Amino acid sequence: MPGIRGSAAYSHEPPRDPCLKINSKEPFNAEPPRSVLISSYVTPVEFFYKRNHGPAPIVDDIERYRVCIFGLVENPKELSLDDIRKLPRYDVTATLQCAGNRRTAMSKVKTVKGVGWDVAAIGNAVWGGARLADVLELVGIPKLAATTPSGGKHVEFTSVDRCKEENGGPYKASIPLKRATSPEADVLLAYEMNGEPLNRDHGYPLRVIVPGVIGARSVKWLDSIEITAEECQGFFMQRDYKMFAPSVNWDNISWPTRRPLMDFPVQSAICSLEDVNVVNDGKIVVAGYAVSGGGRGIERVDVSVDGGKTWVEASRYQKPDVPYTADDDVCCDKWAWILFKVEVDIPQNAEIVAKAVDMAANVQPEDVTVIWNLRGVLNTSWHKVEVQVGRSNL
Ligand SMILES: Nc1nc2c(c(=O)[nH]1)N[C@H]1C(S)=C(S)[C@@H](COP(=O)(O)O)O[C@H]1N2
Ligand SMILES: [Mo]
Repeated sequence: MPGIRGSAAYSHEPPRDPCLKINSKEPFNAEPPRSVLISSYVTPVEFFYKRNHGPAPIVDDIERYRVCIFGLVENPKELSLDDIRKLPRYDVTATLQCAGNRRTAMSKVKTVKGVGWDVAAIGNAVWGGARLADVLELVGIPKLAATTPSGGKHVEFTSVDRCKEENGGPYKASIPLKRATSPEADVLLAYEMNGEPLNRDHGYPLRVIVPGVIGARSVKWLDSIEITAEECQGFFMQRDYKMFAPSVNWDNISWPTRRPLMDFPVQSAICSLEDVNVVNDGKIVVAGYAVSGGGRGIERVDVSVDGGKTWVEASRYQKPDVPYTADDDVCCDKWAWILFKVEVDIPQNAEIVAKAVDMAANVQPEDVTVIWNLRGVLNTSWHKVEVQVGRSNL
């Protein structure tokens, strides 16, 4: 595959906002400053984290663009973007989070391998597109099918981009057919992000969105969909994005012993403060995001100013004008984060902590060491920041 390894492959990258913090230039991996995340419920596209494994491909002949659906199906088909646009359109507000979000903090315990992300490898967008369940009906797979007559059980997405982990082949991932054909799972083939056509970094012209699942399965720049008997054998399903015990190291790792990560666990982070802060007086606003995978909403966010000895409950909202209620139908985008906020009085030196509890009463673990893993995925430990009051009263 000529031209994809050298830096020349990166000579046609799209323009990006200068405020993004670049964690890796080639491939491009960048996140916004924390504080930007909490300035709006829906993350503006330019501030949405970008996680690429190779050069951002250019798909410019949209008339000739086709998604090929094949494999263990009765009626394989090639669909144009127009064919997909003709299907009922859904707008799903969903938070996308990289499994490596907050990896840097995990690396402080003991080095892990991977792109160093702070707390902003996450964003919340309104994705517009067709439901994958409707698309699969076009090739003869009914809703809620767990298997096809010819033994298909997984839906594998292959992209247009090329990456070194696949030895110059395309990025790919799969999800179980059962999730793909379930209307409730809201899996989309999205052509819009926040009401605009997808831009190049986020998968133009078409990407998969698998709500509630780690970002790695939401394949961008979709090229084809194959119905298969087994889950995808690609690198990112078999030799990456798996969670191992703290005792597993690079000498004793056995990749097949663990499943590919799907739903992400309950997560939260403080975005109104940096890791270390000096403030002028003893009243501060602690604000951030909380989200859980699998469509489990957030039940509560607790904030502590004394490292977790005592807690106050933060107020929280999804849509800015709609206060949170316990009635799911009134206010909850089930795949989306909530933003939380509380004003607290702080002692001279404070360790501020946030922890979220989801609707299944899952709670973030206190200590990062108990979930440490060699790839540094799913750091959902309590997010802690330090605050010192700078102006002395003496
Ligand atoms: N084709 C393709 N799809 C991809 C990736 C990629 O490199 N190539 N990265 C994945 C990962 S790891 C994440 S976290 C999300 C990031 O999506 P974003 O860049 O739109 O934020 O896309 C996923 N889909
Ligand atoms: Mo990711």
